[in-house]
Amino acid sequence: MRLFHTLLLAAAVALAASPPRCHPNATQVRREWQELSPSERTDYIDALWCMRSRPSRLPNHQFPGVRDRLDDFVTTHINNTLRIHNNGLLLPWHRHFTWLWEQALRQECGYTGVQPYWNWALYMDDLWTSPLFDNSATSLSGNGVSNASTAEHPPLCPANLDGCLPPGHGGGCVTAGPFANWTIHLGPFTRDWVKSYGPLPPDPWHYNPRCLNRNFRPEALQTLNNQQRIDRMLHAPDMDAFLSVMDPGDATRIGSHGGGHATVGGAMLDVFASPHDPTFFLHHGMVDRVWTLWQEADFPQRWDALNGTAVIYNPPDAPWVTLHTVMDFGVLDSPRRVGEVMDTRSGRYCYAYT
Ligand SMILES: *[C@@H]1O[C@H](CO)[C@@H](O)[C@H](O)[C@H]1NC(C)=O
Ligand SMILES: *[C@@H]1O[C@H](CO)[C@@H](O)[C@H](O)[C@H]1NC(C)=O
Ligand SMILES: *[C@@H]1O[C@H](CO)[C@@H](O)[C@H](O)[C@H]1NC(C)=O
Ligand SMILES: *[C@@H]1O[C@H](CO)[C@@H](O)[C@H](O)[C@H]1NC(C)=O
Ligand SMILES: *[C@@H]1O[C@H](CO)[C@@H](O)[C@H](O)[C@H]1NC(C)=O
Ligand SMILES: [Cu+2]
Repeated sequence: MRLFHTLLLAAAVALAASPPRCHPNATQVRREWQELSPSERTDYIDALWCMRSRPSRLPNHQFPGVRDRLDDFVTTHINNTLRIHNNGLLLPWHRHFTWLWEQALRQECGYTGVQPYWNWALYMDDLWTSPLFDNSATSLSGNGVSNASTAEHPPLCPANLDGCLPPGHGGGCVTAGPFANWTIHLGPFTRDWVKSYGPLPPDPWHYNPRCLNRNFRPEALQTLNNQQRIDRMLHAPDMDAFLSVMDPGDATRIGSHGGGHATVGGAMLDVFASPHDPTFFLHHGMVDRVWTLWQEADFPQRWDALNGTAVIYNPPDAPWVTLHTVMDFGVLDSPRRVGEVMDTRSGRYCYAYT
């Protein structure tokens, strides 16, 4: 009995104090896309295509739209969408989801690099001609072809901006670069399903093959993801202030997290099925980077900082997120407690950012 109590006490202390960290020379350093050499970029692109050639783990007869390994990730994200956005789980859940993706690339597709990220601030003036989006063989493909009828949708008029963002500059299919012919399988889902707080739409796993579409909105990046906003997050006094810039917990405002999704647009702006777009994990690499840099600036005080609930837009009756909150990763991993993902340099993680 005494031993049991001692163990319980030790567990409680281990949770409260910052955890033991991995050795600095074992740390994998995630770099910005432009910091990768051309061959490192093509390694990443090849690994993405490899995931399309690997079988899914979810059974196709039960999930008709799930056709390959990427779709396992898309499905897991769809299934969790209403629990992991605009709330206290955005950062922890997507950190682990991105890490699982990186591990799958390495273990299942022979990728030897680490997960790259998209530093929004480097792309303010030249989205189209940037090494990330210039349609070259070492890019993630560029904008979708222009289509006036889809470029306006959805209108983006968040309460924290003066008026609406202009319509996008694309709207149609991505037809050039390494991801020309990258078909997507699940969805699309409209935002109406978010507002209902309800269950998933009927038949959420139906097979709907179509092109990857994009609708670049550089104004979203310039307004919501500029260096001043990144600095506001890095200097945020607490997690509540951090999240109010990154991903506000209400439906009327949009933060830097939504800003990156809105900048690419099209499939990337589908809050449920956005992992279809090859930029998803680079965007979430940056979201995770800003959080990591904020944590590292005062690690003892900030490593366990959380704020918000486990339901989208923090409705009043939703449970608060704590280190003990359990997160679902479907077929990708066992359920994980939030406390397991708070430090990028302990437990199963050992990574940092440039
Ligand atoms: C990492 O650090 C350990 C302990 O300090 C040392 O023994 C080892 O040689 C180092 N490895 C590399 C690759 O530097
Ligand atoms: C533009 O988008 C609409 C709606 O999806 C579609 O019906 C139409 O065929 C598209 N036009 C072109 C030129 O791709
Ligand atoms: C994409 O598909 C079209 C039609 O199947 C084909 O003509 C084209 O060569 C493909 N493009 C690439 C880059 O694979
Ligand atoms: C979240 O932030 C609000 C506003 O700063 C604060 O009142 C609340 O106590 C915080 N909750 C947690 C769990 O940190
Ligand atoms: C969906 O999430 C629930 C937990 O809420 C889980 O039990 C179920 O296995 C998940 N389904 C898929 C397909 O990931
Ligand atoms: Cu998400």
